[in-house]
This record gives sequence, structure tokens and C-alpha cells, in this order.
Amino acid sequence: MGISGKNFVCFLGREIGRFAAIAIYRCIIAPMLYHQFKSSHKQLAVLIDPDQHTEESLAQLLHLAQNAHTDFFFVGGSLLLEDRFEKAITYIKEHSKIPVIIFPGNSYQVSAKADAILFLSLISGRNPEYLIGQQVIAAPLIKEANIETIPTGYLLIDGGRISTTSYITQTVPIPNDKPDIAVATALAGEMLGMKLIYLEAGSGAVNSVAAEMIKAVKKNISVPLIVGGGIRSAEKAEECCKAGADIIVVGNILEKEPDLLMEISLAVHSNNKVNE
Ligand code: 1GP
Repeated sequence: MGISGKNFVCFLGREIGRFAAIAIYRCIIAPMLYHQFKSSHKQLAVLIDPDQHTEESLAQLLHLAQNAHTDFFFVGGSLLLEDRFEKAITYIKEHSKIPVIIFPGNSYQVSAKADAILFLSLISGRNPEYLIGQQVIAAPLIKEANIETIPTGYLLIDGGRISTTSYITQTVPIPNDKPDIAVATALAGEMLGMKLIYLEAGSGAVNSVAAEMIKAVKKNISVPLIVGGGIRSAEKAEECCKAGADIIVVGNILEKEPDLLMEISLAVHSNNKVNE
């Protein structure tokens, strides 16, 4: 065999190795976070809006979150007036081992440093911009960032006041006392291939998502159910878990009372001991 033949064999070997490494990464390592979502344990996500934190308050929250065995950080915000998104993700990744998942408020909230992104489609609304428009802009950026992408059906529920999400997206939330609408919407999301369903009452909601609605949706879907918005106490977090939420998201209250995190985490995770 001539020298060019040897080179060709080396080249082929390297290419096969490269493809195998990519395949192993994509099939085994990369989907790990979605598998964590699918765990039968109740889990807690702390929402970090970079605009609401100084480096000092962020450091304090990371410390508390670590002690409280927080399962995920969700990072994002509806507005993000200041250029703190990338800086916040970098800081969290440098100072904590808790997975960072982007919870994007718009198509530009993408970072290669995050572990994953919730690829949200606001399926409770009828505004094409938030059903598919923003996603088309974000898709090439996410591909470039090469992070785990989790298609998520996002349902906005009436939390008792006009939420920022409702205002920004110009969509009407589902009434909190209409579980049937939420069930039909979540089912459609799952049938369209969404891997998570997220019931969102809006940050700072007066009323969190009603237990009846959580129960009804959970009964009808087979993908993990995330619930957030207006969860301000351990009791409320526990009520949502008991109704069927798999992942509880808490944000706003921790900006004012970070010490509540431990109590809320115990309430969420205590369900696991009962269920085990
Ligand atoms: C995430 O928007 C919520 O689903 C967070 O809501 O800020 O009210 O906890 P809070």
C-alpha cells in the first residue's frame, strides 16, 4: 500500500473516531439533563433573573441553593434590560455544580456555557411570534451553541394579575379554573412532540396554578410536568407536588427572602421519601 493509501486509512480512522465521539456525546452524555427531568423524584428549580441580582446576591443564592440540594437553575428573564445574561451564566457555572438551564424570555437568550435550554413554545397563546417566530430566530443560535435542547410546551395560566409574560407576548392566559382547557392544550403539546409541559402562573403571581388544574394535566400527560409562578411558601410547593407537579420553580420570593429556599426544598424533596 502506497503512502497516500496509509494516509487515507489514518484519515478514515480519525473521521470514524470523530463521528463515534459525537454520537456518544449526543446519545449518552448530552441527553442526561432530560433524563434528570424524567426522574420519578420531585425536583426543585430556582429561577434566576440576571437583572435582579448583584454579584453579591447571586453568590449568596448559589451558596444557599447548594446547601438546599437544589436540582436546577433556570436562568432567563422577560426583559433583561442589562447585559447580565452571559455574565450570570458564566458566574454560576464557575461557582456551582448545579445544572444551568436557560429559560429564555426571548430568542437572544442563548449561551454555549449553559447545560441546556428549554425550547419554549407558548402553546396557550395564539400569537405566532411566540409559537414559532422567536424559535426560528433562536434555532441557528442554539445549534451553534451546541447545547441540549428540550422542547417544552409552555402554558400561561391566569395568576390573578396581568403578568409580564402575558403583556410582552400579548397573549391571554388560560383561566385558572378551567382545567379542561389546560388538559387539551397540554395534550396537544405532547402530541406535537414536546418533552416537557410547563404550567406558568407568571412571576410574582397572586395565585399559583390551582391544584385541580395540576392534577388534571398530570393525569393526562406522560411527559414531566413543571409548575411555577407565585409559589412563595413550603406549603404551596408541597401542595403543587402532591397535585402532580414533577418540578417546582421558585424565583421571585427568593430575591426578597433567600432563606426560604431551604424550607421549600425540604417540602419538595420530602415527597420523594414518601414515594420511595
Ligand atoms: C417560573 O415565573 C416563574 O415559572 C417564577 O415565578 O417568580 O413567582 O416564583 P415566581
